[in-house]
Amino acid sequence: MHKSKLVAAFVLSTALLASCNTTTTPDNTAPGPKPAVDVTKVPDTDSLKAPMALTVGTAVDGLIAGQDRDVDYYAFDAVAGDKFRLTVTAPAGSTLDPYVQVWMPDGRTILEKDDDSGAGLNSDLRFNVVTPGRYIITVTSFDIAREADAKDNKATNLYRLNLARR
Ligand SMILES: [Ca+2]
Ligand SMILES: [Ca+2]
Repeated sequence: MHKSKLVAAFVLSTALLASCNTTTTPDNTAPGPKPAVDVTKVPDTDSLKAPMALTVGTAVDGLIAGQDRDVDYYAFDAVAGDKFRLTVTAPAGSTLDPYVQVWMPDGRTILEKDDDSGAGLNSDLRFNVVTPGRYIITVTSFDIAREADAKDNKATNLYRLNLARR
């Protein structure tokens, strides 16, 4: 392709990306090995300032990769009396050992956390809401959660998160 056409194509694709800029826009700019899964279909949510809003009962796929110590952030609103089950499951072929935490609306207190109460290494926890407000869920790998200098950056670190009522 001629260079000017290449630039034009890049500008166009950038404009297209900007025009559909939502919280689910994947960040595929991170360097790393070629992924075993199509990461362009996995939305990333790496910022506490812009957590992905969860719909209760609708599972989302995520990836712990793209940086040495990736943490994904999700948010949901809850009212007193809500009862939830939260699972973070590594699908077949995934290299992730998931680790999940649920943060209170104060942003500092951990309500619940789980490493492997589910099948295998998967996270599975139940919690009841007393304090209404906006809760944050963080997902990372067990290695990253356990050690301050541990790295876990594999393109195959796929997971599926599901927040459901019970
Ligand atoms: Ca991620
Ligand atoms: Ca785990």
